[in-house]
Amino acid sequence: MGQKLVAGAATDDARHPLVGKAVAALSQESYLTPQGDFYNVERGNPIPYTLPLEKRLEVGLERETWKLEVTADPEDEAKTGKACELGNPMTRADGNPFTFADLMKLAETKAVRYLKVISCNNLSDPLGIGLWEGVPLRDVLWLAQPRANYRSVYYDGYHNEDPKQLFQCWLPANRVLEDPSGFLPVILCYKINGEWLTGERGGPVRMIVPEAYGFKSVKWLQRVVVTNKYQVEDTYARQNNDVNDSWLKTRALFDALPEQVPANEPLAITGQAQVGVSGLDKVQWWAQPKGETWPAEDPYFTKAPWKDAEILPLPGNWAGKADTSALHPSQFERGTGKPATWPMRYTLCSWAALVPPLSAGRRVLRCRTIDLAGNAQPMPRPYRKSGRNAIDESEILVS
Ligand SMILES: Nc1nc2c(c(=O)[nH]1)N[C@H]1C(S)=C(S)[C@@H](COP(=O)(O)O)O[C@H]1N2
Ligand SMILES: [Mo]
Repeated sequence: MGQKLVAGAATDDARHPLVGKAVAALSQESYLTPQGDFYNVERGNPIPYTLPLEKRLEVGLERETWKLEVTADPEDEAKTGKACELGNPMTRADGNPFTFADLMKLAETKAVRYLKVISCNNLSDPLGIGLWEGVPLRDVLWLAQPRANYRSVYYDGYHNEDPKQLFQCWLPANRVLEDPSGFLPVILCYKINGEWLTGERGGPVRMIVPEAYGFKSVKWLQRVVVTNKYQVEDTYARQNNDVNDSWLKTRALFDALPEQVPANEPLAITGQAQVGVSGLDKVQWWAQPKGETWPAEDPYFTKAPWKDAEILPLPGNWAGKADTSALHPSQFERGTGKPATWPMRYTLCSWAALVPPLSAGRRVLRCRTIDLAGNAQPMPRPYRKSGRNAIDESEILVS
């Protein structure tokens, strides 16, 4: 089905020279987003990491003074009839909060690294992709000893001691304890791309929830509350801004395309695909004459003559100078360090295609993904609140 750019394994010389050139240009860019180049989605007045050093030290926004509280929910009994029981709550008041030194102690045996793209369910472009390092949240929870009535956790970041600025998120108990096969652990993250997490990126410690949209990955983490509540304690939910299990969607995007291209000449196009929970089988493209009518009963253009693009491999030098020990085995084979699968879930991959010569006129170029279950974008979850995945389109003038 569709046009094959390469026969068998992708080799540089099997490609059309124009595609080869476009692919070579892509490989100049580093795969990991430097942490200062992420697009920030942040709240707070002031934004916590802009506080003066003295204040940051005072409130635990530096590694030397960072403290995490792990407590049982004081509202439990009233809301659910039964309180969640913790054998060893860790609190500032009791003088035994979990510290950065405690985290590093756990890291000696529990640290894990994995690739993850951060996307906001409200924004179109991914915010950046990193190699995140951290300790599974469950290993910290075990220190707090949940004993009974452990139903879920909610957690929040530093919020200027102003309840209105609280940014909070929620996860089911079971998700924290176990990673279904192919999943990655929820971590307390302190490094990205081999560097300490900056304040801008959520440091000293942020949560990373690998399969979810960005709002679950709370920055400036300071508190984890273990609860028996079945009500969701989540800032985005309260703002009608997400659905609870906000899994990342699979979708394709164009890189910048020229606005105008010469008629009767082939055009190389490239883009990125975000690989969500349902995996990625194909990226496809289609050039439609602008103004052509399309049957209203096919809003997602499933009957269009889509053609397959080439999905590019993970660049060999993807990690740059970052340490690649302790990569999670569901992403990278133990021993060889090779990607266990590609395209890899929760990452970005590049794609390229050759558009054959077009006659003069305006065209709407579209790209879409087909996931591993055969769903064409925006299915299986076409709703915007659970993450953007409208079919990407870009207009070009052929003249
Ligand atoms: N404390 C805190 N954590 C937060 C946020 C926030 O406003 N405050 N924004 C969340 C949202 S909505 C997103 S999309 C991601 C963005 O992560 P980034 O800024 O590292 O790209 O952070 C999440 N973590
Ligand atoms: Mo977000």
